Amino acid sequence: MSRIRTQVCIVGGGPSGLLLGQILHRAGIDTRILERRPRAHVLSRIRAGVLEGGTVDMLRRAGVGDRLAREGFVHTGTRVASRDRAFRIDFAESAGKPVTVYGQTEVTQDLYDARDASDAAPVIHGVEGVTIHGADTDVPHVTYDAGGTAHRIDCDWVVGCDGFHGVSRRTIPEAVRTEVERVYPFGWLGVLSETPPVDHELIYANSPRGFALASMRNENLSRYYVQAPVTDRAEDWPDDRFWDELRRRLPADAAETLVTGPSIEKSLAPLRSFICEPMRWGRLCLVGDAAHIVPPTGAKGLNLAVSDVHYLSEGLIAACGGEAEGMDRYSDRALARVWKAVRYSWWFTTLMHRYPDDTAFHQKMQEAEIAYLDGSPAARTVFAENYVGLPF
Ligand code: FAS
Ligand code: PHB
Repeated sequence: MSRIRTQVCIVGGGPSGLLLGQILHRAGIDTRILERRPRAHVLSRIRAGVLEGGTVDMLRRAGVGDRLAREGFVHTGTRVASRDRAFRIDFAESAGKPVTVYGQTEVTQDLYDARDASDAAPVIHGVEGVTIHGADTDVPHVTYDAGGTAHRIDCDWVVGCDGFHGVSRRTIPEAVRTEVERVYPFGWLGVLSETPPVDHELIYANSPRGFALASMRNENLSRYYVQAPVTDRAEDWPDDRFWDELRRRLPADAAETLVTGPSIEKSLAPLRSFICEPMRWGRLCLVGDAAHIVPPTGAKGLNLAVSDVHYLSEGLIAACGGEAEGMDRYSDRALARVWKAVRYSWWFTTLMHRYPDDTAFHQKMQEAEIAYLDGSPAARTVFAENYVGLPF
């Protein structure tokens, strides 16, 4: 068995693990990042598209903001549509700051490039059987197999950045964990197409046929979603069926100008709200999807992972400098912001989707709330300040 020592062992080489590794390395802290998938697989996942200002600032401060500044699209508003109205919410007017459209794939690529260019230890891909030992002691260690060889990493801290299905959350004893979950009775079917976006900003549509979202990655790469039954599979939706359904759900002006084309990626994601408390147990901390999942309606998933990294990196830098109390506050600080984003994502999802057990009353409540959002500057401020991201 090979055996090495590091200060912080990070499980998961997605955006949160890479960003944490980048920030800690720049602070002079030694890390190892363990990733079970090949890099190409990690980068092939099409996920988030909207970055809050706080996320953009974090990436810039971490030294990975150059391409984002060049290629990211600053959006100062979004459109919201329902059966009988469509209107724009101006983020600058209602919340004083914009968001940036820049795909999670690009963020992850930039973080991999930064680690490659640094003298930090390369991400270790293809790991299997990652097991976290002694998290409730002062001398934790992690074991794993790679290339047919057993490995052990002794460390001061272990950080679980390994997503919803990872090993780290399950390492915390059930008696210690409190998990809260809401599974939604629908999913999102997402399509990526090399076509010009239907509008220069995003369109969130609540139609009698179900939710639809028109988003983008650049001027010739569009990202669209339609609400679909969780029992559906991507292969149940040939391109023609998808485009026809999207047209029926978008507001008329967008439906008329929609440019369709072959899908280059198509996937169906289930929607859930999930939170694990606490986000720390001894020397093990959870970050991002390892600790919480939100429905993508509010574009919060990736952004919450970044604010977790903000709080945790502050604590780890202090702890590695001899001030351990900074770590004592991590879980409470992170969860305070997580719960507000969980609330917003649940509220926006409930407002914009059709439920199988929908009643006439619920649909009237949706229409009334969307009308209120259209007509009230105060309502638009509440929407916008959550969408652009609450302060860290
Ligand atoms: P990730 O899941 O991205 O990364 C975890 C990494 O850990 C993965 O690379 C995995 O391979 C690795 N791993 C897992 N188990 C391991 C083990 N035992 N050992 C080693 N490595 C292990 N958010 C939005 O804001 N907008 C969206 O539109 C959106 N769409 C999404 C669509 C889908 C299908 C999914 C699943 C999520 C979506 N999200 C979206 C949320 C998503 O962007 C997450 O919030 C984001 O990926 C969180 O990043 P991480 O916490 O790094 O987790
Ligand atoms: C995306 O572009 O993938 C996207 C944008 C906004 C959302 C969800 C997904 O709310």
